[in-house]
Amino acid sequence: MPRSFEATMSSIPATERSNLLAEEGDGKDYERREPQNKEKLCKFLGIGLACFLLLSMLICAIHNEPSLPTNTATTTITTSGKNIDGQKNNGLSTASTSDGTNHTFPSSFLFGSATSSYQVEGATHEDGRGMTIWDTFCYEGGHVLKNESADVACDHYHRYRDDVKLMKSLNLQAYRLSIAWTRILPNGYGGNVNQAGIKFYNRLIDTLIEHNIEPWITLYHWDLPQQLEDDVGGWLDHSGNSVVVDAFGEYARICFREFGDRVKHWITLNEPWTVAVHGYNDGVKAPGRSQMGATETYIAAHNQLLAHGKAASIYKHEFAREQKGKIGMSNSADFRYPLTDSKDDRDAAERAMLFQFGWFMEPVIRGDYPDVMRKRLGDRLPKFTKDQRYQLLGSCDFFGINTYSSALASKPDSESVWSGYWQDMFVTTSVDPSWDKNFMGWPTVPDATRELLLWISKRYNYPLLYITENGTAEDEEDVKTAQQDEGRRRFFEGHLRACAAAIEAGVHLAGYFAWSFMDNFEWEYGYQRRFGICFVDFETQQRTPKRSALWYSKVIATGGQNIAR
Ligand code: GBH
Repeated sequence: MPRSFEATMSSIPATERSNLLAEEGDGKDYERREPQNKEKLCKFLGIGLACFLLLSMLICAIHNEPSLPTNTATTTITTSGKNIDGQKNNGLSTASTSDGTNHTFPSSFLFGSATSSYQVEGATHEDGRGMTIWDTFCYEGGHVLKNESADVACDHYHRYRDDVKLMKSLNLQAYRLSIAWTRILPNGYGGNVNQAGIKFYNRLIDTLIEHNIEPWITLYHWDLPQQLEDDVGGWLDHSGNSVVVDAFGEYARICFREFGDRVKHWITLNEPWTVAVHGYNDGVKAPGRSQMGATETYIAAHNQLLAHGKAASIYKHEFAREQKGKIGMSNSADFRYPLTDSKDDRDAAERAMLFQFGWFMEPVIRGDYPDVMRKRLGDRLPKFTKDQRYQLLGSCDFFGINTYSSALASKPDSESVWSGYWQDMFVTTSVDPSWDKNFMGWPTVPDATRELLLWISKRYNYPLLYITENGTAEDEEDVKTAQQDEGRRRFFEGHLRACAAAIEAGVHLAGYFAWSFMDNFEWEYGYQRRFGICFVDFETQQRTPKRSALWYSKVIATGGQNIAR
């Protein structure tokens, strides 16, 4: 990794520190493991001056309370938000993403595509699958456009073989799928494993491997077992007894045990931000709550983080050594440029980043929420116990980034009288009129992806990153329009160039997953928004690769050496 010596010396990432710690012991007893590490380090102290210096750093780091890397400023944001169209110099030494420069990717770079269980599988009442909060949310009516549900969706449950063949024909090297918790454990709890569910995912995983496509598995992509919602309020977990966290741990353990011989990349949660904010503050996604956003949002996030920590710790202590896989989490990250160069606006942009991405990153990197969240929320922000902090610290071998959009951030004129997540964040967003907007109404800003990757890398000391989702929706009701999806093709071209530029600037980005492999059930938008690189005719279930898919397959064929127009 092209990291300067000074940077290496100035701080050892907390993840590395705690990975070091996690190599020993059971992951709970931090105190007990410490001396063993010291011994281990001491053995090497004689080797030479360079090693001596580095190792002293490690020892210092181990002895310190977890703390943020030294670089905590938004140093990558060098201009006002106005100057970001990629044609002008934005103050970075990397090549512009839209200047036609032929960026390349390292040969090991992984190109894939992604979906999620509820969005594509269908067959919601088949083979013993239990109900989820998304089934309920759809059936209730009034939440999803046209009151659609994912009962059929892309019928991937029955068509997965053809889908995998299509992936192969598009040169995809990896497929990120999610497992439906209630196909494995119909009521969410352990003890009652549904063998039909195990068989389905075995067949899917085996088919992928036969086609030389790496399966990447997300354990939770929003389809929470309804029984857990009924019993303890789902992620709010009123039990006071970590019922949901324990159930998730048990479910994860079953997945590692059944599939871990072939699956080498696990993602515990998909976008806990979206679940917390859209599910408990804005009420637009299941379970559709919004009355108590000022507290419930943070509780739902907290319990998801604990569930992640639990599953990651189970993997690291019971499976990783033998199965030799990696585990991480996928988080939402939409870059915020400061509207102006004023300190207020720069602080607002940073606050927005920390209230979205830092909220879930910092517990893993340093064992606690961002300071600015603690400052603004006080006691409304849940606290981690010491054990929970150490379970979370270093729990990610890699970080999944889901990125779609961007905005300009500024400081609002006054504090709101209302309370909730957005008021807590205290940021006004706006858009640059030169930006493109997609069919969701989201600005699509390729250069923001490079800025995002640099911001994360500088702030958190160059962790291993994968873009686990990036994509766009176009207005394409029929297959003919979809086959000419120049907008989406241009989106991928711009974003891939931005990724390559970020790598050139030192970002440790190892792979990219286009969202989504095919048009699917787009949550509260039902089938009315299409994110696929393959068009799906929902009447006939016919799949047709769009222009963007064919273009992407060519990029992959050249190993990313040629991002042609
Ligand atoms: C992802 O979520 C999901 O993982 C996936 O299932 C879904 O199909 C896909 O994206 C497309 O929607 O400007 O502050 O309002 C979307 C996550 C997070 C993207 C918030 C847009 C805008 C944040 N979204 N983001 S804000």
